[in-house]
Amino acid sequence: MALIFRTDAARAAAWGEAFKRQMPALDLRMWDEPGEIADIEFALVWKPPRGVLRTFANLKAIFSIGAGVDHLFSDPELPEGVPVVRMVEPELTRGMTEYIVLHVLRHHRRQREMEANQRAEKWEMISVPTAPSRKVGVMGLGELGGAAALALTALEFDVAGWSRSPKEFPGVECFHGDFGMDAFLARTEILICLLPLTAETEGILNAELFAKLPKGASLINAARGGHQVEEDILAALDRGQLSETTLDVFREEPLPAGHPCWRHPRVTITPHNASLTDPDGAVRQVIENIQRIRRGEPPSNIVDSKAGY
Ligand code: NDP
Ligand code: OXD
Repeated sequence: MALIFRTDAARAAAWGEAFKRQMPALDLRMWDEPGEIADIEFALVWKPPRGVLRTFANLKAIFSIGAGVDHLFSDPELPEGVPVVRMVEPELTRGMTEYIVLHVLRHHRRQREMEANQRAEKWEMISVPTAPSRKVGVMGLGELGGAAALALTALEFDVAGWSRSPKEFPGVECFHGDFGMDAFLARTEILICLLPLTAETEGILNAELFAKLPKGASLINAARGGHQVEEDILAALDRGQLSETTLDVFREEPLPAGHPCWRHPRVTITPHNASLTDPDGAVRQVIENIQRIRRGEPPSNIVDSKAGY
């Protein structure tokens, strides 16, 4: 039994060490040196090149290094019948909560304007509403969106969330489905996207959606670049329909030189690092799942391949 893994070169050593610490006997194969293919029963991957996973004929599970699995379902040759398992890991959730709280507070307290004033040596009193009177809305109330929504309620923001199926979270006004979307948007001043990228959510952050927000609302997208129509975001900013945006993800990553978002005064960019999987916690989850599969049990955090998340 072997596990093959593929991550970015900068983090490969940390993953290798986590496996050595936690399961020293594991036959760990690097992506570029797979050895005997027939031995490979598990794959732990981030953005594998299309068509390669299907060449591992004895695969029993595909583990995503990230919470998102769009990088797997975009492979038209993804092997059928092999369970896809997404990452649910406490540090990944904590990191995303920190990111959302940081950027909600920046928007809420108009921090970007104060930093611009500092650069211009301008002393201008900017007052901000209280947190309980600020309406924040989270699209996606899953592992990450749910935790972020609860952290925002702890700061006493007026929080709502939107999901596919009905949900209940203490202190969060919950909306769901197409039916609940317009009412959710109409009350949301700071909109956060933490949806998975699926056929249903592709391009959801577009002009039509922005028009349903109160004028001057702001946007934080820490999910996937495929959710956003970048020209519509820029047009909404220029019209004042959106007051500012924080984007961690883009349709093309790394964001190419010369892209208009780089220099837009009301766009804050982070390089798809809102939250990173912690190798130690992730390896623990992978090992537990390998053991479950060995006992004939289904792995935890298995993805519904029809829904795509
Ligand atoms: P989950 O699968 O736990 O949650 C997804 C949520 O989105 C659920 O509440 C689900 O509804 C909702 N949803 C899915 N489709 C729809 C739809 N069509 N309409 C309304 N709601 C929908 O995912 P996570 O919270 O773990 O992760 C969310 C995403 O965050 C990942 O897919 C990934 O793309 C991104 N991410 C980005 C990172 C970064 O660094 N930028 C880091 C980690 C993740 P329901 O509850 O009803 O199923
Ligand atoms: C993820 C990511 O999906 O880092 O976990 O984007």
